[in-house]
Amino acid sequence: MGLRIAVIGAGASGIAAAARMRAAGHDVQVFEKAARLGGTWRENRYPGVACDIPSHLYRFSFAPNPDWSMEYAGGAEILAYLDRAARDLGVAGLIRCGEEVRRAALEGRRWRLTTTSGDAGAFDLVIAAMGVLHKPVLPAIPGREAFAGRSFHSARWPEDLSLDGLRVGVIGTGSSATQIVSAVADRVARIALFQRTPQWIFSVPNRPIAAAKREAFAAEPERMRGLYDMLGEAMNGRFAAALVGRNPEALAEIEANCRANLARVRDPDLRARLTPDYEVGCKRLVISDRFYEAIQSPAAQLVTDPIERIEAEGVRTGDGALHALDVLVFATGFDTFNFHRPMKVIGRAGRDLDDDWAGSSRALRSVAVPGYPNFFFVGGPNSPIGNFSFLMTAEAQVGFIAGLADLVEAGEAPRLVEPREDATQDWNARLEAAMPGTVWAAGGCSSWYFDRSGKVASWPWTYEDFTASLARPDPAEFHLA
Ligand code: N01
Repeated sequence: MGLRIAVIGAGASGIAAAARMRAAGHDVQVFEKAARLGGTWRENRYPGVACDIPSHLYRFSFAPNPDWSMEYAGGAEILAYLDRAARDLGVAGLIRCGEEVRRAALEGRRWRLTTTSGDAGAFDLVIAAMGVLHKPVLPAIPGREAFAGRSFHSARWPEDLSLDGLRVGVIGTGSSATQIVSAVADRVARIALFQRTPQWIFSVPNRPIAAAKREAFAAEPERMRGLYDMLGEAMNGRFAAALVGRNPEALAEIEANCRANLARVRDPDLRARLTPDYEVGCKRLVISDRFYEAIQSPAAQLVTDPIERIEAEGVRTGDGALHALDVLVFATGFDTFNFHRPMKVIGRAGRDLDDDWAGSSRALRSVAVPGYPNFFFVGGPNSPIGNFSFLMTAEAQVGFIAGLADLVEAGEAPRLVEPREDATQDWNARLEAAMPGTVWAAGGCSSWYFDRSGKVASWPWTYEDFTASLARPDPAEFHLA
């Protein structure tokens, strides 16, 4: 009955991978470190958490959802969607929750997995679908442990916490911080936003989707398909192409929107402090039509003096001021280049992925790595992390992996399919050559798109290039043994 396949991670990409492999007749098990599925939407429960990709685009093409309540759905609604999709696609029953994979080692022709529960058996093929944004980073600010109130990372929001009437500090100005401030500014006693770098903020209204429209989507699914295609074209053909230097007109429109949004800040000094000095799109664009109102509310304060240290009472800034707080939120982002750790991956001839990726992570078409046959990534190196709906990305990569699984299965016994070193080098040279044409590299900012070696680790071409590159594996790029 097909191959024995392990999928690591039960977030959106793991669900997509498991669904596809199951439909192809393989024997699939999904290992999930947490107590339930959901990935980023399980982890992020902060007030205001929502997706900045339109709801009707943020879904699997094979699991349309007529019921989205908002044009941009909140986190809880997306989590419920993933639950439903996993159930309907027959994936929910394949998930082993509470089992974190600690080690994957090639033994002969199969991968042996060891989880927190012990030996999990041997598999013909492994798909690592572990997400990119899931290892919270706490800032190395002196005194972080000294704070006497409650403090936590934005992705570790305490279930029982109400901020009503409290003095709250938020460190960071990314998408998470912006959503938190927008959601709570009118119910806290005071909110201080500690900004190291201002962000460009693109304004899009988030409107409810009327019941009549939802009923029409359910009755005529082709209308949803039309909307998906239209949103896909706007996102991929305009926004994503603009970021990689292929649609200057769209980039100018995005900048005009951000500048008009910023002009809503009435106080010129505050506006100046909120104005970035790098190009629009260089850092991941923040989407919000509420943030500038929130930061101008009576309870809000934008703090731009650098943080000197954290004390029991609050945050001390370089001007000597103590910002007294009850709650301190670290909306300080994620360790995006450590997504597979602490799992050890031991490939052919004892190769260790930690060594191979010590300087910079590298793969063929984001999916396959020399030395690690039949071990494939969704969301791997140079995936389009700042370009398209991640669900679309995952679907395309999973489709390519399905093609690799066919190559594995085509032998009398399961074959080992491993990318050629020369093909991988050539692929990465092309990536590197294209990167200077992107706004991430050329826009004059630092961001989580840069890895430790200073390389931008996103996808430097268009959506059409992306899907074309993953249409089907070219056997000439692989050793088949
Ligand atoms: O994290 P970030 P995020 N002292 O890395 C600051 C997705 N997402 O969780 O810019 C002071 O963007 C840091 O400052 P600087 C989305 O892809 C999507 O907000 O480095 N500040 C920065 O402001 C997003 O891009 C959604 O100078 C410090 C912030 O912390 C990604 O997740 C919602 C500091 C980190 O911003 C990550 O977003 C949420 C220090 N020592 C997330 N260290 C939506 O769909 C760091 N910072 C809407």
